[in-house]
Amino acid sequence: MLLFLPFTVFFIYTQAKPLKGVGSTSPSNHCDEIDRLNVVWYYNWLPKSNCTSSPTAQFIPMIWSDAFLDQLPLANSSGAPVLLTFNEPDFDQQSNMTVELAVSLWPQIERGISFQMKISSPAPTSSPAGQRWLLQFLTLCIHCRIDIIALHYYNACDVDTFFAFLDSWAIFGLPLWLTEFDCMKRSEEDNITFAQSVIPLMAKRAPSLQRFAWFATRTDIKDKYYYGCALMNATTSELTELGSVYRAL
Ligand SMILES: *[C@@H]1O[C@H](CO)[C@@H](O)[C@H](O)[C@H]1NC(C)=O
Ligand SMILES: *[C@@H]1O[C@H](CO)[C@@H](O)[C@H](O)[C@H]1NC(C)=O
Ligand SMILES: *[C@@H]1O[C@H](CO)[C@@H](O)[C@H](O)[C@H]1NC(C)=O
Ligand SMILES: *[C@@H]1O[C@H](CO)[C@@H](O)[C@H](O)[C@H]1NC(C)=O
Ligand SMILES: CC(=O)N[C@H]1CO[C@H](CO)[C@@H](O)[C@@H]1O
Repeated sequence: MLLFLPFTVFFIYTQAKPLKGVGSTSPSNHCDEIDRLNVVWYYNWLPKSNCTSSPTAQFIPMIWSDAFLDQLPLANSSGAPVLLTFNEPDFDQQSNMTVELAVSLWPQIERGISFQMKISSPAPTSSPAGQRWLLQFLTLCIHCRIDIIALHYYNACDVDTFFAFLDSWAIFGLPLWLTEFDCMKRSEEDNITFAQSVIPLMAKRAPSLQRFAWFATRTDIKDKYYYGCALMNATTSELTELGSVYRAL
């Protein structure tokens, strides 16, 4: 049977695309690389951009660990809209902080910056221990000002696993910032495939995702984990093939 509909209503709602950024490991005198990647924001794991030039992309400061708390005035004076906090506290090779320590320092962070500046959660690793760390932090820091959940993703380079991970953090109702991700330990080809498969789907499949940043502009050729993830070639200062793909996405 034919069914005639007098009119059809389409609900077309376009989800805002998350803002593309980059974690910059470029030397201070190579900050032009940031703008060459066509990103709108960047960070360098520090409270201050120490670029010798001024990229057009917006700088976002970070208080990497408890040892950086005295640099809160520097981060505040950046005028950035957001402060990133402790980097991979669950990992002893990174900021190596207990949940209790992070919770106890939170009032200092809140007092140290202007009220207009939003505060991200610490960004744990994407291992089960990291996920437990953040869950415990959010549970214990119940009266803390936390405006954004910051995450890293180095699990399977698979579209569904990636979006399931982001979904699992969307339940807190806060915007998500994915501040590090790539296909660690894989070839450049694998990283290209991963970037091309997840980035165009982000707006639709991860509506809570507000910003993302690839790791990283440069990686050490001797680094067997990240050599396939570089957006810039550290020898030639040219975009890698992956960098050209990321630029265009
Ligand atoms: C940039 O900051 C890092 C970390 O504080 C420091 O090691 C480096 O020397 C700085 N570079 C310049 C050019 O200031
Ligand atoms: C990490 O912190 C613990 C104390 O919480 C300390 O015993 C350990 O040595 C630290 N690890 C590293 C690699 O600094
Ligand atoms: C942060 O910076 C703003 C100016 O951008 C200033 O008005 C404010 O007093 C600073 N806050 C703190 C806690 O230093
Ligand atoms: C960087 O460029 C050098 C010289 O052309 C090349 O040998 C090397 O494979 C390149 N590395 C990357 C990561 O693209
Ligand atoms: C070898 C390998 O793991 N390749 C992966 C590269 O990334 C694509 C897309 O995410 C995966 O489908 C491949 O399995």
